[in-house]
Amino acid sequence: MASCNLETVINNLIQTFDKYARSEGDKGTLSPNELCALARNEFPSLCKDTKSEAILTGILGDMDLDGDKEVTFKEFVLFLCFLTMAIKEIKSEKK
Ligand SMILES: [Ca+2]
Ligand SMILES: [Ca+2]
Repeated sequence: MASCNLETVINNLIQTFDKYARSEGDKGTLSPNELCALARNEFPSLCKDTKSEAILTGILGDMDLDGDKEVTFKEFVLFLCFLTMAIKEIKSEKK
């Protein structure tokens, strides 16, 4: 786990976004299809837990901030901030 510092996490975020964003249409943004693929593959444990899935679905609906049906990198990063806060909340509830 030596390489798992925050710098690596940020680089992974950028690479993960690019990987899904380039599969169809605009290579710099996520379409709803690309977003679904990303959520399913990158949040496997969240998608298993019903309560977390409800939260994830709710946030996914709010993810496209300007409503143009495409998720930009900025919208993606803001979403991850909200998601991180939601997960932190779930974790503290479980204690
Ligand atoms: Ca795309
Ligand atoms: Ca958008």
